[in-house]
Amino acid sequence: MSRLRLDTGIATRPIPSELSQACGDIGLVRLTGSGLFAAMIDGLGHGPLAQAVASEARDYLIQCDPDSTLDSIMSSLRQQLRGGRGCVAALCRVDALEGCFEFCGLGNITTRIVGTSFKTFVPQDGIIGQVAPAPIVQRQLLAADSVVVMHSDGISSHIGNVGLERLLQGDPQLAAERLVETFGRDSDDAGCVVIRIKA
Ligand SMILES: [Mn+2]
Repeated sequence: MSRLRLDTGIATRPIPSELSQACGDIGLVRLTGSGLFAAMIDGLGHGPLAQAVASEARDYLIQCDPDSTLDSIMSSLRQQLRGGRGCVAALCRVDALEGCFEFCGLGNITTRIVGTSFKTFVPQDGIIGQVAPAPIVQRQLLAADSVVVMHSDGISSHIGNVGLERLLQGDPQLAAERLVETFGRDSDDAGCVVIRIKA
């Protein structure tokens, strides 16, 4: 199999009803030797306190070894945030050489693959930094012409596969911004990471 091409986009926006520009949703993409590591983080609640814990999670994930297993990264993140306000997060890795997708999610972040095949990953219940089960990694083969999206609960998850696929077509940065604009809830911060996989 030849190496898959990966393009990504990230979009977030704070809750519209408040003056504060602080956003508790943070997306992150890091390129690795074999592909990429990505995370979508949602600090509990919204506003500056949510942003503070989400930023702490981001700061950890920016400097961790992106090639270690996702469950060990998640466990270390839990240690890092222990006793604080807490957040939920989905971590994923795309191996562009093997065509493999790995996922580890704790709490309410929606992670879906649309395109050649459709799949929604079910995260484990829990709050990172508070009560959570031992993290489990799920794996999935990844076909070319697929799009992975990870989004917070500030974006409606009631979007059909075909509608979501249509929405996510084209440039992944524009697609991420479109998803936040179109399906962002007025009652929460909203954020997503979009990964386009091409042959
Ligand atoms: Mn939220």
